[in-house]
Amino acid sequence: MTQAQQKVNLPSSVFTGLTEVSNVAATGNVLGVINYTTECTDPRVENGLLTLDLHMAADLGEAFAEVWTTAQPVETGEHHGVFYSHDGEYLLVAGRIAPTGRYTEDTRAAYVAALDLMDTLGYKNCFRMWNFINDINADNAEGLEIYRDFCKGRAEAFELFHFGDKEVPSATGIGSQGGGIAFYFLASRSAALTSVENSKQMAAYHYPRQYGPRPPKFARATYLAATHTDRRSGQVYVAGTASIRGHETLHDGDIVAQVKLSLDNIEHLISDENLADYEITQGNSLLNLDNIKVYVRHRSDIPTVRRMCEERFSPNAAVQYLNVDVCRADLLVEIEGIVA
Ligand code: 3EB
Repeated sequence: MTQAQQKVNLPSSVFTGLTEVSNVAATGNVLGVINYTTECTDPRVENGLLTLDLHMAADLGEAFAEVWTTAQPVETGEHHGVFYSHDGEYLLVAGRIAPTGRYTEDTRAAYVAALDLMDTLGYKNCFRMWNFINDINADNAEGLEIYRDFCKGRAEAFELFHFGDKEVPSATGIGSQGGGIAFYFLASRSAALTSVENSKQMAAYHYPRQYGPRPPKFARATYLAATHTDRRSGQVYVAGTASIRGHETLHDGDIVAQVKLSLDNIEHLISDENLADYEITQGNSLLNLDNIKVYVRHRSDIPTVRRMCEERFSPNAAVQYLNVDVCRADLLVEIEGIVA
């Protein structure tokens, strides 16, 4: 089988302008559309299209859509407040938690709805989660940082589903400009998943108590292949990656050093040296990273960040730069992407 044939049934997404989504929809099936735009709304199914609007742009000029496409026809629905679309192999589920003084319970409930949906519909291999959290570094009504409040609810939901640390998918936990907490997850029926850690970083689920009552639960990357024996031609979903070594933030206040370490962390994570622990051999470098999002805390840093990223990413990679807060007050940048 050629590599192209093996990859046919792996998921794919494209970034488009908000008004170009209909062009993509006209040429094939769409699992869902995530609009990185100027306001957050509840997820919805509109003309058969699962749509989630995130407040991640200051104006429509910097807004974009992430469109998940599929070769198969899709079915959509709603389950205990979360909305979904599935094609027989992949499930996209989207939810939103309204602004509240304490997110633990609502996060737990929304995650339980989504995890229960995966069980019910038989998409038991969750490989990627994104979480967009307004006022991520602010205190909730009880003086707990909102990110830590969210992490508590997420950890409790995973516990209820006996979702072990080694099974949690790669994720992004990042700030947003409004709308409480919005999230979307991708899961598969039959794909073979491998949770990947970075040998130079502590597993997030082992972070010490100083970062909050419950640790963040995510993998540094998820390797997705058609079968468990395929260790050469899978996709690598790279979680949000920041200037952290061990469990510590490095380079407080230094954007150049933080960008460099974030890129170095991804470069190492996807390298054969790191993937050898999982018997994966792909020869990946940063040049293979695509569908990249670069989250930058201070808008004034974006030109510097862009220049540094352009030096190390492929000129053909799709890259979006977003101006939002990052989950630790001392982090200035976070970067995610996919080796597809
Ligand atoms: C870190 O490495 C940076 O809470 O889901 C990155 C990716 C981060 C995902 C999450 C948090 C999350 O800890 C922060």
